[in-house]
Amino acid sequence: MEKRKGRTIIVSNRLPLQITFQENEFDVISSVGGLATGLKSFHQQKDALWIGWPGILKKEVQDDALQNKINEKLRSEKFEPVYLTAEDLEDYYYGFSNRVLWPLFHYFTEYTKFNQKMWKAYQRVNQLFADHVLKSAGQGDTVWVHDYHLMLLPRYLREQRPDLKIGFFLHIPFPAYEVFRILPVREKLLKGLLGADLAGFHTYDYQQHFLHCAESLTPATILYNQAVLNDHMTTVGVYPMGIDVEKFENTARRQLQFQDEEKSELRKELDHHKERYPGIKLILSIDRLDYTKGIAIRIKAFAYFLKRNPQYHKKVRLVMLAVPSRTGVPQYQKLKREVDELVGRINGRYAMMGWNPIWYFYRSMPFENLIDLYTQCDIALLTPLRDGMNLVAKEYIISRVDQTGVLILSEMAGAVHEMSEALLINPNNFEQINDSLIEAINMPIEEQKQRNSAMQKRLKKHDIRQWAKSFMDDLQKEKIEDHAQAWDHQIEKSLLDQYKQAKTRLIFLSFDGTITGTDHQFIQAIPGKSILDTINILAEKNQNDVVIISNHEARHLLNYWGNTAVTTIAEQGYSVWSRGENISLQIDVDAHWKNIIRPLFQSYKDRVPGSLIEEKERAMIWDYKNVDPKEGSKKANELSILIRNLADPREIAVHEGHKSITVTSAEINKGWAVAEYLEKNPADFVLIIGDDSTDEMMFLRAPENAITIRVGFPVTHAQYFLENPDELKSLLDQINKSDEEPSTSFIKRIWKRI
Ligand code: ADQ
Repeated sequence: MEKRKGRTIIVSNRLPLQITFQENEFDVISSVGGLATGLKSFHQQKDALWIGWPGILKKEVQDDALQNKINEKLRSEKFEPVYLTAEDLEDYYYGFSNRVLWPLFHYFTEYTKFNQKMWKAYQRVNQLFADHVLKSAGQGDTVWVHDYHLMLLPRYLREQRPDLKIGFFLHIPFPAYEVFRILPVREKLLKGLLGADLAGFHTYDYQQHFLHCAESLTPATILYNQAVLNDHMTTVGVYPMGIDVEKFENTARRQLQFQDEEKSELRKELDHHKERYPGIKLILSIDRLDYTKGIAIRIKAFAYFLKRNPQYHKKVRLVMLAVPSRTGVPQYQKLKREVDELVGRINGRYAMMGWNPIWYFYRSMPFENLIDLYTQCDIALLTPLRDGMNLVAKEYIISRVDQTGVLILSEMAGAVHEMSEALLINPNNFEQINDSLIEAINMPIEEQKQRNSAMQKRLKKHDIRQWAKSFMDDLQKEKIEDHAQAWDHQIEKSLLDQYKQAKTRLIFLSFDGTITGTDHQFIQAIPGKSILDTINILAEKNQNDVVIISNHEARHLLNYWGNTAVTTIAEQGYSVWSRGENISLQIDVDAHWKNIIRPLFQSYKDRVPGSLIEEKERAMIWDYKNVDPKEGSKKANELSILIRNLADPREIAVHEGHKSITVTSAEINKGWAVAEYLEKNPADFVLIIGDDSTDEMMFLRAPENAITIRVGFPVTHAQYFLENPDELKSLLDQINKSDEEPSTSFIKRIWKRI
């Protein structure tokens, strides 16, 4: 029977639409935000559904007839409304979501005000959302939950419906352990997210913070980017969100060609200002009026710049757009007063005839005006104190279709990882902002173009659609449902019997983690003397062929086994050494992908001093051994995301090794190496032991008679699992010992003869 392709259900706090009332009539206007664009292709699919709050309160739709009409209209557009009460809104939305999670996750611990009433509301509303999803979800459907308002939802869904594929994406930062652990309900939130099959974050740091918290604050077992809690595995991935490149680029191009009569009032005003002050530099800032965006600090830094540089008076102007946001939360009201007061004070102090330094808009603007600002302002100054991503930075760069313009960007924004050509600043460092403003004002056009074209190229590859697709593709991947059987005495006895009866025995052992113990930081693994002895004894027996298999280079493996009876398969099968001889496993593969990877590697080699490229017949390696470890692993993570997004996943495989990233043809992996080796060296007894996700391919391609074991991680395609490398060592010792004893079948044969 053909497997039913499930429907997609998107869940977010807010539906991407506005409902307005006029007398007894209502109107539904869709809001075309980035998220709605990214998810459009999934939402358009037959049967898809988007569940969320439509922005109106339950009491506004008390009238059944009106509610039915609204529901009908929304459902016809594949939206399912979740109506909230005024109390829900106060305690769940303004309360727990925006007075606890939002400030804490942005490191504003002093603004974090927890109380039980809000927490109860948060649980209640998450349950309400779960009820709506459960009502609509069919067997095997895919549910993608968005953001910090709904962190409990993945678990609520999993408890009721383990058959669903559940994804979760967090749009804000995930804070460091020291901050997250302040929360009284921290464990419940983590367990909530661990109900998902795939949890996504904007950056590597957030992913690592989450894994660290899950490991420290829940009983989950963590291995690399996977977490297992109560037999359920969550993959934790990095998906930097992009923008609707096409829309920003096309609108910018079109509007730049407008004749006077087509121009907006705002554009005319900007043009007029430029004519009046030839050479003036307009400095743009756009944000929701939120304390995390560093608006007040930006104004102060700009005042510092004006004070220090009177020569730039009348030559610059800060155009500041702040969009009203969460006006029901006291901190936002306070911030509004502070910003109003600061703008007034600075304008009061520095204004001259026809010029005031800050032009401040407190409102939302139509999209066309936003584009006018992006295309007309020479510099963008974005100074968030913390920001999950910051899409404004990306929108500014893409809207600069002639590639001029300078972006000054806070290093606290998630976007910096993809925008390192911007002038990066610490928002608390006024001196640095001052210097960057001067640098931006005087930057030669050629340099502006160089920087922006590099960023534009990257942003175009990773637009919002591609972001949504790569998350969904990963969520759709076949998940490992198998839970291996824990090792016990009975299994060991049976293994020893099979081993002893076999005339030829082949034992594959993966290297890092299996023999040496797991190291989350990928620090080069060094096997201890006693395990080396055990392996060598095993390999010296005539009937045995012991094969060490690894992502490492042959050089590293030959250090330990160069002069022994052990065979080594390095770099996933590229380099095979047996008793001092190099034998190769043959495969003809198309290496067309190298043309895509080579320039990418080259640009990272140029940008990350100390890094190297190694090109082999069927692999390309970017090596960062000689790079500062923190910087190196950050860049490696960035690069591996780029590779996965750029190249066709059916063509290539990316292996993150010890201070290196290896790209190979997709056919090449440890599973292929094992299969090839076995074909040339068949054996009666085959034992395959590994520990990490790259070893799963060995288990999948293992022959039927093989015994497969994964060390340290129970959710696996292997048949059995051992707790740790110590247990493996004792198993290998038992095998060695059993060789010294006659086998039970041998004894039986002797008895028969007697
Ligand atoms: P935000 O905090 O809202 O998003 P940001 O990523 O900058 O921050 O997105 C703002 C969006 O609003 C942009 O797309 C921008 O075009 C739009 N916008 C800004 N001013 C506007 C105006 N005056 N009128 C109309 N539209 C306006 C949260 C997180 C971010 C993360 C995003 C996406 O806080 O860190 O980047 O989600 O995940």
